[in-house]
Order: sequence, then C-alpha cells, then structure tokens
Amino acid sequence: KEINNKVCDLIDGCTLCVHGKISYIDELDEIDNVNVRLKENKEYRLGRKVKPEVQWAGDGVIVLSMFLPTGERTSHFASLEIARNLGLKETEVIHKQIMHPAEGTYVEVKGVLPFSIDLEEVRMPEIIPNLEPEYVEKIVREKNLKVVAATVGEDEHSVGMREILDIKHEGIEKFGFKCYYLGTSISIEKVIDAAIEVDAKIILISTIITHGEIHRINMRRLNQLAIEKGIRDIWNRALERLQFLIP
Ligand code: B12
Repeated sequence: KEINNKVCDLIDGCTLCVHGKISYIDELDEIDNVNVRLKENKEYRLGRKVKPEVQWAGDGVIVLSMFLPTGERTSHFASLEIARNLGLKETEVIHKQIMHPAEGTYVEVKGVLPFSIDLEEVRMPEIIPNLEPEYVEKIVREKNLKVVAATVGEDEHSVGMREILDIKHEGIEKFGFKCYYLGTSISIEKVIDAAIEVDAKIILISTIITHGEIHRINMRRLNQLAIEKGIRDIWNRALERLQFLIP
C-alpha cells in the first residue's frame, strides 16, 4: 500500500481517526450503556455545539480562579457563592492558598456550565491581516521615521522598553525606525526636547503604574508639554500622514 502522511493509513485509519472502528463492549445495562452515554454528548462530538470540557466531551467543567481579601474559611464559602451566582452547577473548591494572612486567599473553584454555545452562532470579528514587514520597512525608511523613547519619572525598568526598540529583540529598529533611547527616569521635559531636537515623529514612554496616578500624570504632562512646545499639532499631522500605512 502507498504510505501517506499518517502511519495508520496502512490500516485504513486507526480508532482515533475512524470512530466507527471502535467496538464497544459495555452493552449489558439498559440504562447506563455506551450508546446512551454517546447519545448524551453526540452534539458535542459532532462539532455543532461546544462546552468547556475536562473529562469527556461536553461535560461543561470550568475552573474559576480568584483572590479574595478574606481568611481561608470565609474565602472558601464566599467563592462557592460567587460561582453559584455566576450560574455554575456542582460547585466545588479544588484549591486554596493562603497568601500573606494580611492579604487574603487565592481560591480555585470548579463548576459545571449549564449552557452550551452553538458554533454556528458564534460571532467573530473579521481578521485584519497584519501589514507585511517588508511593506512597513519600506514606508518607514522612505519617511525616515524617528522615535524618541525613555522610561519617565522615576521608572528604572529599562528591559521592556529595550525589547520594544532593540533590533536584537526583534524590536522596531528592524523596520528601519531610527531610535533614540534616552534611558531611564527621564523627565518629560527632556523627552519632548529630544523629540524636537532630532525631529522625531514618535515618542514612546514607559512608566510605573502607581496608586498616586503617576502614570496618568506623566501622560497628561507629555500631552500638555507637547502642545505648549508646539509639536502636538505636528504630531497629529504626522499621525494623519501615517494613515497611508493602512492599505
Ligand atoms: C526586573 C524588574 C525590576 C528591575 C528592573 C531592571 C531593569 N533594568 O529593567 C529592578 C530590580 C531595578 C526593579 C525595581 C523596582 N521594581 Co520592578 N520589576 C521587575 C520585573 C520582575 C520584571 C520587569 C521586566 O523587565 N519584564 C520583562 C519585560 C520584557 O516585560 P515588560 O517590562 O512587561 O515589557 C513588555 C510590555 O510591558 C511592553 N512595554 C513595556 N514598555 C513599553 C513601552 C511602550 C511604549 C510600549 C508600546 C510597550 C511597552 O512591551 C515589553 C515587551 O513585551 C517586574 C515584574 C514582572 N514580572 O513584570 C517588576 C515590577 C515591574 N517592579 C515593580 C516594582 C514595584 C519595583 C520597585 C518599586 C520595587 C521597590 N519597592 O523598590 C522598584 C522601582 C525602581 C524604579 N525606580 O523604577 C512592580 C511594578 C508595579 C507597578 N505598580 O507598576 C512590578 C510589576 C513587580 C510587582 N508585581 O510588584 N524592578
């Protein structure tokens, strides 16, 4: 016989590929036999409907993980209440981990989803294809696009920003962007001044998120200062010009 892609082609398919080849022996109990069980989850095996599954097709088992700022016992029962309120059936706590006692408890709750999804009714947004890297690079080089980047305020986390920029990390340099990385804990003023100095059309900043809203303050300051220094408009026009990137 001709050998195709799968080893089991030699025997016209194995039982994993050709379900009809499975010979069931569990036929004695009239109420609980293999045919009854197969009938119960037929629609999930035929691919028309879908439910999360763990043990068998369409069992509907789902696991929720949550952190509650309460002690172990309270978290246990509160998490079950949450799962029940979400509509899950047969709820059960399967894992608990007390974080620092002053913080609370991490809980995992198992439950059964009481509904299924009809795959023909699933709404999916249209796939927007990514621009070809060669196309992006061509435009970037033609326009000689420059980028000024820094972590601002008192942010010392340089690694993420370098990842975005560095060619060795597949960063935007590989598309031909000329990147001016100013470093860490840079003032917003310095970022704006550098952008003006090198005629950068793009500014990338990274900043720590804090309860004091320092991230929002920094972003607003960047916007405000760009307006004050007269480059926000230029920036907006640059963005308009960048629209041509979208075919
Ligand atoms: C390494 C690290 C440090 C190192 C940084 C070394 C360095 N040179 O970068 C050191 C030890 C200095 C450090 C110090 C601190 N750290 Co720290 N640190 C981390 C850690 C473990 C990893 C960060 C990292 O490099 N990740 C790898 C990179 C590749 O991922 P990334 O940073 O997320 O970047 C990606 C995206 O976010 C995105 N991205 C990032 N920047 C940008 C920018 C733009 C424009 C775009 C488009 C995308 C983008 O793209 C990147 C690539 O995929 C994180 C925890 C974590 N697991 O994330 C904490 C973490 C960031 N640190 C934290 C904290 C609190 C601190 C300290 C305040 C701790 C302290 N009490 O002293 C200090 C602050 C120092 C300071 N002044 O900034 C918190 C920040 C929480 C917050 N509110 O934002 C984190 C989240 C840890 C935590 N859960 O508590 N830290």
